[in-house]
Amino acid sequence: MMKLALGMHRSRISRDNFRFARQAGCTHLVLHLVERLQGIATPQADEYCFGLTRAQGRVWTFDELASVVQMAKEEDLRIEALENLDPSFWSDVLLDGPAKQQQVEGLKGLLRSMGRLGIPVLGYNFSLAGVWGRIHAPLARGQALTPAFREDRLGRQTPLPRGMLNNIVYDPDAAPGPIASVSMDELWERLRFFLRELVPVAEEEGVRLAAHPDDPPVERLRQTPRLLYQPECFGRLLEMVPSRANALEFCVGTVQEMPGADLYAAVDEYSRRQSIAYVHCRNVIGQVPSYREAFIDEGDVDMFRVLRILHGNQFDGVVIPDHTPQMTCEAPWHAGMAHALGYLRAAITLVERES
Ligand SMILES: [Mn+2]
Repeated sequence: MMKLALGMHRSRISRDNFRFARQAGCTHLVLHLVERLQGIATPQADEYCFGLTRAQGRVWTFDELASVVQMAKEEDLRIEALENLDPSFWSDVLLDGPAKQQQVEGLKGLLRSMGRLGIPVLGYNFSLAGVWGRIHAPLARGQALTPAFREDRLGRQTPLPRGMLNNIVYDPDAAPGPIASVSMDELWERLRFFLRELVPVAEEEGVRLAAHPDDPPVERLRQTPRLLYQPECFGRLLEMVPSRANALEFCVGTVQEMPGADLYAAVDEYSRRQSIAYVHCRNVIGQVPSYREAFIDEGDVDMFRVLRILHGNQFDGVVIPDHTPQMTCEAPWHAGMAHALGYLRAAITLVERES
């Protein structure tokens, strides 16, 4: 039986927002703990940058995770996943730098904490440039503010500067200039190192590593290669280190953005293989090179068809709304999420009744 969850950033973690999730029918939560300071000038930041990280390599501790797990429990919710790693936790894993072994040990510690606390999934995005190049504009229904990508209007892509990964600055004092160039095969080897080190620990702890595809799903961005930009790339990742602990954070919106991709075939293949840890349900209009995110009930994705396939393949993880356009009112995020959660709650109920 699939479950409904709400994803939220650290800045939104509060008892009230947990209650909001429960009231909207969620039984689970997905938390983004990366703490990004915005509005601080750094040499690397540009108009698309998500901010400066505060963690400075200090991996989330058992105690801080335990307090959030406890608060969730008090509100009758469970934490299903942590989503996204702070770039300062694993910069040298992504860059094949001298501290990669030390950093990977830190990530093993995180997996052990998660195992002890019963948090079953760690979502990650093995990406150098990350989510870059999107604009936010009133392009969704009713002029709702939404992210959009126009590759043709990006102009010259600035190379990824040192001190920045996943579109977040982690070292504002890094020497100026771009990161060392890397081939796609070399980047796959770095992913192989990450998986070989972490998958056995994840298995021991009953935690699944779940890879999010590259968003935007283009082969190269900011002069760096990307790994998961077509559905068949998921297969390469899964076959690298076959294990239940090596899984996918299946982003419906991102897969729909992949030019020529068959979203429904991909949902079917990877859910049949039991490789989907959890699902981002987000709608979109258009594909690379030009698309905009949409409300869940419009756009190119037939969300009922996606949920039917998942249900048919006995998917029992969580689905979350991913992001939504912001609704014009006093609580734009909450309203957008309530709309998406209500739609998903109804759709899941209907799909379950049909069968
Ligand atoms: Mn997503």
